[in-house]
Amino acid sequence: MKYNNPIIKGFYPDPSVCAANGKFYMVCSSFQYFPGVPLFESDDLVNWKQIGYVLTRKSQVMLDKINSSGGVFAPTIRYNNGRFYMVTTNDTTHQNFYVYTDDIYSEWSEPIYVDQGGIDPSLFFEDSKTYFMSNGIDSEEKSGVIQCEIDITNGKKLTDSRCIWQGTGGRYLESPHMYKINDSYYLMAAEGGTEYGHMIVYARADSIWGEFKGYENNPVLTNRNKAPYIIQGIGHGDLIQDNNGNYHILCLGFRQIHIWAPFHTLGREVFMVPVKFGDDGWFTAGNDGTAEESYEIEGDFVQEEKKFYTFENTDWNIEWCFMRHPHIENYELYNDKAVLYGTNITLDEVDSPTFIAMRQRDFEFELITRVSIDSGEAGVTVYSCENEHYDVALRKNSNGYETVLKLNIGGIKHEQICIPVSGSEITLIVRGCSVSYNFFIEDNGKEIHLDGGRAKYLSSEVSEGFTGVMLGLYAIGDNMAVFDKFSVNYNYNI
Ligand code: 6LW
Repeated sequence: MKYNNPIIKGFYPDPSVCAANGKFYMVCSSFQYFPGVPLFESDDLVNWKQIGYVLTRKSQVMLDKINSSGGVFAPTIRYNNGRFYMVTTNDTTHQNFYVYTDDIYSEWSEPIYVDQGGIDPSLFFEDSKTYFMSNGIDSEEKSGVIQCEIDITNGKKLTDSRCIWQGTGGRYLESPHMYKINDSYYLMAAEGGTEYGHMIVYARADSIWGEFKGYENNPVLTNRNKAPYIIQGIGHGDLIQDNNGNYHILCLGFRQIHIWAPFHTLGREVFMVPVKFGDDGWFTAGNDGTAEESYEIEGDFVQEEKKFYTFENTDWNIEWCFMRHPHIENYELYNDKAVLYGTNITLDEVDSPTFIAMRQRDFEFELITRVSIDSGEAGVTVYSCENEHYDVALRKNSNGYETVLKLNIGGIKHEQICIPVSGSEITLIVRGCSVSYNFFIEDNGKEIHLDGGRAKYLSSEVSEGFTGVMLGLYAIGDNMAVFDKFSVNYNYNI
């Protein structure tokens, strides 16, 4: 059957995947957002359903006032002896840790820390041993993929950390994952940085400690020389065998906007690329080592995509998330409405304002919500980070109510337009496309265009982040805001 890339749209970077009990499970990085590490389930590797998050408790991860794009970096998920493990880095505290669960639909354990530095930790289980690898520097100051053996019951190191591979010479060797296939050890990693030069490389050895010999045609997968081409940044992936015995790499990539001076707003998304093993045991990926928009693969499935999101058809614990650790007493979340209580924390701060959001999943969309307030301000934010976000909101002033459109770019905070409205309730509309967001209100049955903001200023290239645009509802001030209608429609065409 045929599938289209990306297989998961929107800001879901650094995918890692494992198989267990006839299904597949995937995790992604989440940075400053909470709960941390979105968790997905699939029957066929193409259709993924989010089933929750891994880091659901404050005690599992420190996110207080952490910088945007700090916090939870790339996770790895593995299954061994009936137990799931998720290992990741809190890049703000510089700690590598793992959590585990025996029931994927339930809570995960408290963190177990491992005293090995670097980012992008991964686990490999063999016989009764557990190997822990990350990118980093070993005790002899050698940098590359660093490995040690650990006691999986307590995270204690059983060996020194040793550099087992230094890659092919590309910058930022990261995301190491180990596999054993037909008695060979394969070490797959990324190089080039998570940007336009990103690539996947691998090496092979007869022993888990090496010596690892690089594949002679590395990088095995990259779109760095593909132009003009929408899919860029292909890298950081995990290798997985499907139910028909075929291998695939699930990796990150992004959809660039424009051919010259390109940028991307939706963050890094999940792509899948078929892998073929040769008789000599070396593998190739994609079409001559590049990732394409669609592939025909073995399997009986139909690729489905949810294009319409409402309060009623989403789960607050699954599709939505908060910024850093939320002040949970400020949220009353129902099946058909959200009641938000504002505080004096604004969207311009490195903190946790009253904010609940979902990822922007595609370029063209229409968001409609209805909000009422008693005081302060509440509305919708198209949010990249505290410096770059566009907000459309209802605000109380001394005479009554007004609608305001705020464009925040590079720390410049600008009120683009502010107009009086008839009452304490308003319908806010955002229409997005790849190059702009336009903001409207509907007041007394009449639609008014407020103005627009360019998408480029919310892109990773401008905002400098690892995250993608979020569509959020927020409240500021000592107020109660009731959102009683909400939809995001990706079938919308500008
Ligand atoms: C991640 C690293 C990377 O830990 O970006 O894509 C970092 N590569 O592997 C943050 O996502």
